[in-house]
Formats: sequence, structure tokens, C-alpha cells
Amino acid sequence: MPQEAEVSRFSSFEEASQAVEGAAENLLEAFIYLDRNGDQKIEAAELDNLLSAMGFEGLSADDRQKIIDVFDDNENGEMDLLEFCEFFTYVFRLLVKRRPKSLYLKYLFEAQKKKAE
Ligand SMILES: [Ca+2]
Ligand SMILES: [Ca+2]
Repeated sequence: MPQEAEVSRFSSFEEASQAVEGAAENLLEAFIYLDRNGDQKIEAAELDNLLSAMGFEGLSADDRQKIIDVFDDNENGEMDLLEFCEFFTYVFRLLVKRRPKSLYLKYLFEAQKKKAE
């Protein structure tokens, strides 16, 4: 019997697959919203509020640019949608680790444990 933390709130494949589709759409919506100047790319200034909301407040423009540069494959200084998805993968890992349910995914924490040893 799995522990309660391991039990999904979804009870059918359809629910789970709709959730995945919904997540993709929400990510697209977030990208469009964050792109305040509508140039279809996210620049450092447009990332500011999101980083603050995630607990990274008071980053300098330089620091924000460094974050973008990590994911900026075509080196144009901004994140397009696919680069933003890479960024989101990192954000997702960070956010999901804060959820008690994620302890069920032990491998998420293995690298961290190894570093701590
Ligand atoms: Ca933009
Ligand atoms: Ca880019």
C-alpha cells in the first residue's frame, strides 16, 4: 500500500493527460504574459517579478542577465519560448522540491544528499 503522499489526486489516465496538456498551455500563457513588450522573447527586466515571486529578490540587472545567459542557447541575450522551457525545467525542479509529495521522488534529492556528505 503506497503512503498517502504517494497517492495522486488523479484517478484516471484522462485526468493525468489533461493535466499535462494544461501545464503546457499554462507555461505558454505565462511566457506570453511575462513578455511585456511583445517581442516573443523574455529579457532580464521581464524576468524580475517572476524571480522575486520565487524568492530571488533584489537581484541586480547583471545577475538576472547571468540567469538568462545560462539558458540562452542562441546567445541573443534573451530567452525564446524553448529556452524559457529549459529555464522552467530548472524552476520546476526547485518548486516541486518544496512540496512534501515530491519526497516520493527520491532521485530528485540524491544529488543534493551527495553534495551534503
Ligand atoms: Ca520581451
Ligand atoms: Ca535566446
